[in-house]
Amino acid sequence: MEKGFYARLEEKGVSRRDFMRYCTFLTATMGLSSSFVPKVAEVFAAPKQRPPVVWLHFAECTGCTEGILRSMYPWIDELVLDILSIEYHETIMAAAGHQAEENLKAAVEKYKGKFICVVEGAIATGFDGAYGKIGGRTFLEIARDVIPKSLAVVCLGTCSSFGGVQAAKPNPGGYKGVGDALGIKTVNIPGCPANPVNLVGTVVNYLLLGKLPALDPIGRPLFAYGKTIHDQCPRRSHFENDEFVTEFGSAEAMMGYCLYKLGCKGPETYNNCPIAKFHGGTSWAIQAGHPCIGCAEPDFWDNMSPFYKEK
Ligand code: FSX
Ligand code: SF4
Ligand code: F3S
Repeated sequence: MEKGFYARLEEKGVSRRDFMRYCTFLTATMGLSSSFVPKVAEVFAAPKQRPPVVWLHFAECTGCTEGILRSMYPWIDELVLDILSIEYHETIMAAAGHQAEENLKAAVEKYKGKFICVVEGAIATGFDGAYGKIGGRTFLEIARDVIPKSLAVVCLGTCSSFGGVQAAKPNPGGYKGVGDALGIKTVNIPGCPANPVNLVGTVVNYLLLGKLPALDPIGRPLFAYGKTIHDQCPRRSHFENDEFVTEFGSAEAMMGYCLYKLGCKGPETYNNCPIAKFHGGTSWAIQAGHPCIGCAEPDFWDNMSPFYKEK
């Protein structure tokens, strides 16, 4: 393994042990046995290939990108940037205006058929896409131009996966997820925001095993979205024992009882939050005492609301 890699991590105050701990966590999240940990570490420490990536933003809040860049591991962004060759990303690139447009065009031409297209945000399809434009082109035009030239499309977040908040009723702009808007199959990593570890896991799976991970019928990697929140929830025994919280701040809330009666949608929601958690494994919604609102499911704004009422 390259010495420079660990030296660079150390400069950031990250020990080899911290790094290996992250690789162990990532390997387990990906559903691989612990014998893969050294191989996963090697993907970062001695990258054999750095696939070019064009990262598009349509209608969304950029929370998914922020989730990666502001991750609790301050060095994860660097790991991701080390294993991917990011050719275009509106949030982190220095270019602006016409220069940015030129960069996108140049990257797509140069890496035609070879780049991974990561997409955040939904696409307006009504009125010829008039509800969403960048640099005079509609999201729809940009997507139709760029996406067919990519090797694979990875939708990061519920917005690009399934439409998200833009597609909530009455949806006058006709917003849709990328797959529906273009009539194509995409890898979907939903969540509002998506958990960064699920994107990293998908990319590492590709670099390590040479293929994208196995997907469920709506394009979600099974390693992350194969089980419901409810089936992995540490409060599950309270659910089985009829021990429920009925008021925030109550004695039952303090005892960590089940949040079902406060509207928890964990039983209908597929995601790995109880295992992967957020902010470097610190906590997640239910651990913090908040019911799951089903943020990784298609049309959750319509189908899962009212969020604080038992269905
Ligand atoms: Fe959507 Fe992501 Fe929610 Fe925001 O890219 S899933 S609004 S956290 O930023 O797309
Ligand atoms: Fe299920 Fe939600 Fe209760 Fe957890 S808190 S056991 S996910 S209903
Ligand atoms: Fe979203 Fe529910 Fe996880 S709201 S973040 S899927 S606990």
